[in-house]
Amino acid sequence: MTRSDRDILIIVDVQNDFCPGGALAVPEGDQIVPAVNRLAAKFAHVVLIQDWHPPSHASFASSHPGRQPFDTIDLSYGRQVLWPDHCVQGTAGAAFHPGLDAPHAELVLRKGFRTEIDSYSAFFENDRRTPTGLAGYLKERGFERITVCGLATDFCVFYSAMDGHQSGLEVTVVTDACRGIDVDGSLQGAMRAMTEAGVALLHQ
Ligand code: VGL
Ligand code: ZN
Repeated sequence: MTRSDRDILIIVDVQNDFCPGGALAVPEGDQIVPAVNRLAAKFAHVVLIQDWHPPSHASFASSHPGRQPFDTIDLSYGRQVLWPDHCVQGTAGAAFHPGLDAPHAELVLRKGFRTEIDSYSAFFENDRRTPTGLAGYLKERGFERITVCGLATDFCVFYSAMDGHQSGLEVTVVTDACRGIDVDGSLQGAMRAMTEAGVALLHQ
């Protein structure tokens, strides 16, 4: 861990709806908060990512009559898991966990705000083409290495890490500062794919 100006910590979706009691609770999601805070204290540069959906978002099962949460459907851009309504813009569920302590975060990047496209990755929406602008921001600021933590290991952390790697950044995921949802083996698949791609997995 480092305070270098080439390194930035990316804290993914540490929001109430992904914590126990929330709409799309990740098991033990809130338990990462102390580890995330310790990491944040070690980085001079931090970005917060915030899942931020309009009501009736295409990723919500409730937007597709007859479908249930965790069903998979084909949307215009490909396969999409359907989720319970979560992280609706401006709601308490979309707010960061109250224990998250990273006041020095320099950027809050919101994603998933287009009604028709979900966005797991902090870099590209789920059509895999629409950029969020994060790659350009990091490049312009001169960051070369990203450390990723947060929720959920097998969705937003995974896609962010893989896209960061694909964008030419050196990527480390701090596994004990992450928790997964694990739909149909997605957690094991994500861990294996990150290892094979050359994403460093660090257990503090
Ligand atoms: C996430 C599912 C839907 C995540 C966000 O943060 O991993 N997962 N929206
Ligand atoms: Zn979402």
